[in-house]
Amino acid sequence: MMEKKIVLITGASSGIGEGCARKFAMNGYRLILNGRNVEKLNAVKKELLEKYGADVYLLPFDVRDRQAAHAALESLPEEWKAVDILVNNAGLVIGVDKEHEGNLDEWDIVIDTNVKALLAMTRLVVPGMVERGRGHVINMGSIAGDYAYPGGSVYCACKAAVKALSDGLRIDLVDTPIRVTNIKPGLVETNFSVVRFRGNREAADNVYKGIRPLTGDDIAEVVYFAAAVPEHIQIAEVLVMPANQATGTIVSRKQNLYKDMINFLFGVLLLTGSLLAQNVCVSTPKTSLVLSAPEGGTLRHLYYGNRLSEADLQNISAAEANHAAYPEYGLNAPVETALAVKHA
Ligand code: 8X3
Repeated sequence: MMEKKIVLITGASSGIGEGCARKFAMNGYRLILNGRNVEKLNAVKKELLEKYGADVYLLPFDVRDRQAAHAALESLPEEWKAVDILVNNAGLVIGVDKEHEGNLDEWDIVIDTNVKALLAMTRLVVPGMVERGRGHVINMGSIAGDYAYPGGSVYCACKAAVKALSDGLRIDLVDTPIRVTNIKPGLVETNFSVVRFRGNREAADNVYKGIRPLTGDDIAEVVYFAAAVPEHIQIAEVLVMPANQATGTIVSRKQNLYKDMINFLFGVLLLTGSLLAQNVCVSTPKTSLVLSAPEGGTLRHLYYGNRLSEADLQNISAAEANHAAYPEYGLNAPVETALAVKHA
């Protein structure tokens, strides 16, 4: 009988990491699960044991703490040391600040987690793979690494670094059987956005409004596929998005009828109260529209208050439309930041 493979997953207590743990567990792998939240890790372990009889070893530590990572890996019992697959999944982002306005301490956390911790884990685990002549490193990149987007510059830079680290490692290991994969998810509904919006759940929920986002389990399907294909096949990189997402900023969202009605009534109210409104001049490639929006209004006010169709919105110059489609803000974006507007 083939020996069961060992997969080590960082950030396994929730989201994509938890999804990966579930997928590998149901396929008979032995799991080393890392995370910071011991209680959540225990809950995942319990579920995987009850549902799949999985063999799970918990290795809680903060991936940013290089010494703790080293000590934890050293502490693994002999029968758990030969890691076959390293899923470098732990990652986060805090805030949607502009590059010239954000908090450098928060960005230290973001860079340390997404880049330096991934590198440290690779440095700790891969030499053993090289010695054993087998292994697979699966890094969690992101669509964010392909193109920068508003308010995402540090996170996008980190995920671009994950791509470069994956490509570099693949080059450095080219004369070995070890495979390196970079998975680049688009919109995935996890706790990720709650952390990004510093705990503001409503703002986080808005990211996924009107679209069916992917789940951690969906990404786990792709991670598992990359791991399970025959060993002469190296899935180098996968970009995976919901059906209605095209790029990091272009997403098609469906409105719901009930909400449309409320918004329409809201628009009527806005029009009747137009005395209180400011006039806003929106430039399109062909013409300039003078529209009304209340002081401090949002794109939603502009959109519904002026009966702008989606097509109108799309006609507003490409960069502006990108802003409008930008999922973090959607229709709740303040008029002034959603569109390049001038007060008429
Ligand atoms: C997370 C995906 O779209 O928020 O890596 O950048 S996105």
